[in-house]
Amino acid sequence: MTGIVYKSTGLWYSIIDDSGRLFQARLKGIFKQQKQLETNPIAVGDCVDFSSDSNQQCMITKIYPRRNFIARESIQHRKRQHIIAANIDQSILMCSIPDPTTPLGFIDRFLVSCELFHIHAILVFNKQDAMTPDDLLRYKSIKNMYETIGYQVFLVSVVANVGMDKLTDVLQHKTSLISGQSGVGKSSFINYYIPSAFIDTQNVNAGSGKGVHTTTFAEMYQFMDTSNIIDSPGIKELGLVNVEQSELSQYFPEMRMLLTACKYHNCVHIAEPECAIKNAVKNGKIFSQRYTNYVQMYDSILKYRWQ
Ligand SMILES: Nc1nc2c(ncn2[C@@H]2O[C@H](COP(=O)(O)OP(=O)(O)O)[C@@H](O)[C@H]2O)c(=O)[nH]1
Ligand SMILES: [Mg+2]
Ligand SMILES: [Zn+2]
Repeated sequence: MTGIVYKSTGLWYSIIDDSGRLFQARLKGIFKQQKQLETNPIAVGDCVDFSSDSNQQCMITKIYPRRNFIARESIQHRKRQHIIAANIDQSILMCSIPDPTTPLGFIDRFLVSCELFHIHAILVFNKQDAMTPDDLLRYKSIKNMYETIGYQVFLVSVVANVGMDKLTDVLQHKTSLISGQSGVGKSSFINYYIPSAFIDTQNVNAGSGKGVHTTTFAEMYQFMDTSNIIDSPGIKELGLVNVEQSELSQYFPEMRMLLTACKYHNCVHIAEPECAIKNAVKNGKIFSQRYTNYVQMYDSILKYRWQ
């Protein structure tokens, strides 16, 4: 039988087959013994073959090649990666301007990760209902920046049901990964589409401005028959896995197209003369905020390499 993995706890995997039947399966030992780069052989979104015996004991026997996946560095093993989810159509970052404010550096790291993994990225700003006129102005300039670069940006309120129709269109027939800082409304968003998921929503801590973590395992939810949402914990740490300093600018679409115009072919756009990227920043063709975040990410890779 063939199915898709909807949930994984490390030991058991929930699989749904073509006709919507749910199975609980374990993994054949052979997959675990293989020396791999990944700490988990199977992730949510994986397509697998499985067999079931009379005791309803299912065994996963085959993993199909992944169309794509998104990973972070394993916490236990620095050289290995933890696959968060596989076969994703699009990756949504839920953001907020009021309570909590999503930093642009956070957004840019997310976008770089999506470019790295070749996954279409979408920014959704939630809590429209709680935005002040100043927040709205700030949103407009952020939206303008990211749309100019080529990303889709939406403004919604999950609780006040504003802008949700447009988003529903975007989710239709797709598998979407959802991530974002605690407190931006991810659980509320999933509950909006899949009330049966009963995901805990948490009040943002009054003191710290940070929400409380409630989810531990990645899980995929099916809705509107052909759409899936993947809720993933730990995605906050989605960092710059396997990005070399020298290739970072390739993951900024607005820089990518200028790279051949730098004087030095190995220009990293920091201190070099006649750098097309720095010139574009000066001429306003590249948003200086994006360049600042580029430099910050560049530095963080260096620190990381040497620590
Ligand atoms: N004002 C406002 N609050 C919201 C909205 N969506 C979610 N919240 C609130 O934000 C808090 C955090 O929501 P939650 O869904 O748990 O966020 P998560 O940590 O990203 O899963 C809760 O108190 C929600 O009620 C919204 O559209 N507007
Ligand atoms: Mg939550
Ligand atoms: Zn350059």
